[in-house]
Order: sequence, then structure tokens, then C-alpha cells
Amino acid sequence: MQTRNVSTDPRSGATFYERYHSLEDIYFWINRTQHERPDIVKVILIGSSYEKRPLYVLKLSVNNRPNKKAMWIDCGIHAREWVSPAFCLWFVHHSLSFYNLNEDMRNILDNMDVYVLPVMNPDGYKYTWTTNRMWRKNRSASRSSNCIGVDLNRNFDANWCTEGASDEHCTEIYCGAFPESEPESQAVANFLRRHKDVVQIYLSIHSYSQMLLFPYSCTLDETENHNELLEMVQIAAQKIRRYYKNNYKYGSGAKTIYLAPGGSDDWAYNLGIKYSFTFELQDRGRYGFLLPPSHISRACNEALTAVKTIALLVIEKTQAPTSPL
Ligand code: 0X9
Ligand code: ZN
Repeated sequence: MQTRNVSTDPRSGATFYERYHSLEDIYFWINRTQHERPDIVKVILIGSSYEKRPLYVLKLSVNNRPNKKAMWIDCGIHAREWVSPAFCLWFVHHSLSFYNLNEDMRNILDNMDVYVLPVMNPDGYKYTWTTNRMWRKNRSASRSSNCIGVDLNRNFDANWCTEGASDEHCTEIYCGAFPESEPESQAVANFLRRHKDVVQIYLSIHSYSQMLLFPYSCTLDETENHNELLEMVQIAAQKIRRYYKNNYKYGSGAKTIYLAPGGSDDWAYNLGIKYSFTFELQDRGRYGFLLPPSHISRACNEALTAVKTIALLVIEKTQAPTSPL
């Protein structure tokens, strides 16, 4: 069901965005999107993967306001979480289609640029299409082990490789040789370091388990703005419940799921991006990573609701007149 996605399949009434796409299709889509909307979309090469595949970021920008802030969204850190890249494509499509039609979307894009990395782990994603659907890590090899792959979400410099990660190559949560040892995590970290003054919101899209998480995951300590982040995801989860009758758990990563150090959200938070989140999309385990394509639309609309809610709240908070202290 998941790979029966070719556009020529006459049995499928689903649109492009309601199907899963091979890595080649996604690269083609990136190129096509840029050519169709050169007024809004720019493609930025931020680095390449271990197997030398390009890491492209789409920058959505409708104007050049001075001091314009930005939101970052990455998808596909974990190879088998196919609904995640599907969300990044969905988000870009929705932004481009609804900018002129939807007031919230216009408010968001008028006030911030959006950087979208549709597939952070292209080598792993490719591998899930060709060889092992359940692959999670990237595909890097090392001299000291026969096991392949580093968990990119344990490879960032946030209490790196402490409890909740592993220094054993053969595990699913191998942290790598050192923080940012992997070209994929390094490319993202370098880009965010260069843009940390404009990027206000960091979002990382995963599946599954239906959760809206925020830092910290690398320690049980609370962040300085814990209550603010908690309130934001609570509002987002409420909206999802109201519009889609679906329940999302929310809270800090360490308290809501488990200690998991070396994650991109915690690292981005410590870099100074105080609105940092990880979303776990549908479902809660019935299909798990094998979410059927017929569920993509609902899963993505729910996530979109959360993304829009958070972006609007940040715009409201940071554009509110400051008190004259
Ligand atoms: O463990 C993870 O990396 C994420 N869950 S998943 O099932 N998609 O693998 C949760 C990430 C939460 N954030 C951090 N651990 N920093
Ligand atoms: Zn994941």
C-alpha cells in the first residue's frame, strides 16, 4: 500500500500529497516547486549526506521585511518515519496554496520566513525503500564495527551520549563517535548556527505516538520557559482534539517519553532558539511506522494545526508591545 504510489496508478484517487514518495521523486518535487514558484521558494544546499546525497532546504519567503524572523522545520531524521517527509511536502504545498486564501497562513508567512528540510536522512530513507523498511539511523560506516548507522537524533551536542543513548554501534540509538560526527547533523547544526539570530522556532517532525514535545529530553531539568512551552503545546493539542477528535500527549520529552540525549530540539534550544519542539505524528501504534497512505491527509492536517497554532502564538508574543522597563 505504501509504495503503490506511482502517479500512473489508475486505482489511486489520492493526490500527490496523499501518497509516499521515493527519494528521487522528492528531489524532483523540490526542483519543480522552485521552478513553479520562484517568487516565494528558494532552494538552499546546506550540505550532503554520508553517501554524498544533497541536503536541500526550501526557503519560503513572501517579502523582505526588515528584521524578519524565521521558523525551521525538518523532516525525516529517522528513515522509517515516512509520514514525516510527507508532512514537509504537505506543509510547503499548503503554504503556497493557501497564502492568498487563509488569513492565518498569510499572517504567518507575512511575518516569518520558513526553512523546510524535507529529508534530513536521505541515505536512510533510500534504504527503507530498497532494502529494509524499518531502518532508523543514517548509513555511515566505521572502521571499528561492522554495524552501520548513527541515530542522528542522538548525535547533537546536548548531554551527548549519556543515559538514553548508546555508544554501541549496533544499537538503534547509537550516538556516533562524537557530537556532530555525522555530515547530516553537522549540516543542520552549521546552518542553524549561522541563522540563529533569525530562527525563532525550531520544529522536528517524527512519528509515531501522537505527541507534542519540547525540551528537555536530555535531562529531567525544566527549561527556563517550561510553562510557556507547556501552555503552547496544550493549546495546540486542544485544537487537534476539537477539530480532528484525536488525542495528542504533550510535555517535555524526558518527562513525557524518555530520557534521550543528543537530540536536535534540545541542541537548538541551547543554541538560543527558545521555541523548540519535536512532534510525533500519527498513529499510536496500530500501524506505527507503516501508516497507510490513506491516513496521510489527516495526520498532516493535525500536525499543520499544531504548527500554525505555535507559529501564530510566537508572532503574537514577540510582536506584542514590550513594557517600558
Ligand atoms: O527518540 C527520539 O529520537 C524521538 N522519538 S522517535 O520514536 N521518533 O525516535 C523523540 C525525540 C524527542 N526529543 C529528543 N530526544 N531530544
Ligand atoms: Zn523519530
